Amino acid sequence: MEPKRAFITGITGQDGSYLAELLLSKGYEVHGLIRRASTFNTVRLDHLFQDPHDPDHRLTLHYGDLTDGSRLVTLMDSIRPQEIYNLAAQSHVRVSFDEPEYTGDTTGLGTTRLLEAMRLAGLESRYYQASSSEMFGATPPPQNESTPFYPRSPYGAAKVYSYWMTKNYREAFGLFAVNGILFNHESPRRGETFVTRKITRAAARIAAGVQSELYMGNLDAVRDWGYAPEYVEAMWRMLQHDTPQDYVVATNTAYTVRDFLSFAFSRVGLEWEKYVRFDERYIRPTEVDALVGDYGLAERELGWTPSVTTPRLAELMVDHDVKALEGGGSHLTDTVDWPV
Ligand code: NDP
Ligand code: GDR
Repeated sequence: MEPKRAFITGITGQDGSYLAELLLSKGYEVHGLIRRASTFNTVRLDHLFQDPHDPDHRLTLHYGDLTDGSRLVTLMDSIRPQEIYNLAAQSHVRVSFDEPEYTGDTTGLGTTRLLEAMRLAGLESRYYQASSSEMFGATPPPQNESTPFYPRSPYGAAKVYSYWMTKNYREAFGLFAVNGILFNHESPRRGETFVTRKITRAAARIAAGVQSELYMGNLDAVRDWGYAPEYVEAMWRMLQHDTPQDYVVATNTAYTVRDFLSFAFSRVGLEWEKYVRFDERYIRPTEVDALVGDYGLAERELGWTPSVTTPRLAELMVDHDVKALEGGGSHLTDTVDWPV
């Protein structure tokens, strides 16, 4: 039997790399979209490398960009995937205030370009949209599939647009197109400028004596932090379900950034209060104070439950960063600290 074919945008990111692993382990042929850069940007995927000259290879990367609609049409027409996972985005909330227009172009309009490419190529693929708890923004927790949206950043607003475009294509054209509304999820592959990884990496470096302090913003923000590999499993389950439906994916637990600091620094035997300094650069013009999910629907209909708690997540991320540093560092851990 022919293997199932999947197309992943954002394959070089945290979630894309875990999803590619999951789909390859299930026997899929995986196609990923990568942006041309002057340096290699495939570090999260390198362990999955397959020689394209090998006739049995099942992972193929294609150059392209969510801002380039005609390229997306060409790719959809030639690959003809049964499943499409749209994970690509300018995904940093703070940066979206610096680059609101670009964020709207990729995180918002990029979704429409991909949905249109799929439609123009005459595909009946199942489509997954990486929607976000940031869409709930200022609406108080707990948040579930019926909670009203109130985005608080250009990123959140762009994701709300993508959410509705996905739903509209489902209703207008009868496509199997779904939104996974995922709360924050983290891992050792998390980008270094998101708060959890910034903290775990700093804890490891301070413990090793290669960094002396850590500059941060709002420590009172409340988040629901889960483990990324478990969340990509939920994405896949959404596309295997009988009917297209939007789902919240979360852990239903609430911790502050301060709590996360405490979990991470205590793992290396340090008191975070001695090292953390304030820098207003990390304060957002409008903040999302509290995101805490309710994954009841995903549990009932997809049989999905998370198992890694936030304290355990902090430990496993610190352990990874300590180990990477002991091994002489890696591309993801030994770079200098640009203030971003
Ligand atoms: P990352 O920031 O790690 O990855 C983003 C990916 O998108 C990268 O592969 C990046 O490529 C790619 N990308 C960015 N801009 C473009 C573009 N214009 N064209 C093509 N590709 C582009 O994000 P995550 O893996 O953490 O998240 C995956 C998705 O899920 C994102 O859409 C994010 O907004 C969303 N999300 C994430 C959550 C989380 O907690 N992680 C929670 C809820 C939603 P490159 O490597 O070249 O930069
Ligand atoms: P978030 O994640 O904005 O929730 O978006 P991030 O880790 O950037 O921030 C979480 C909270 O921590 C506070 N904070 C800091 N944040 C960063 N990055 N750096 C700091 O120094 C710092 N100090 C305090 C923030 O103000 C915020 O309240 C993530 C992204 O993955 C999105 O793509 C995704 O959609 C949402 O999660 C769900």
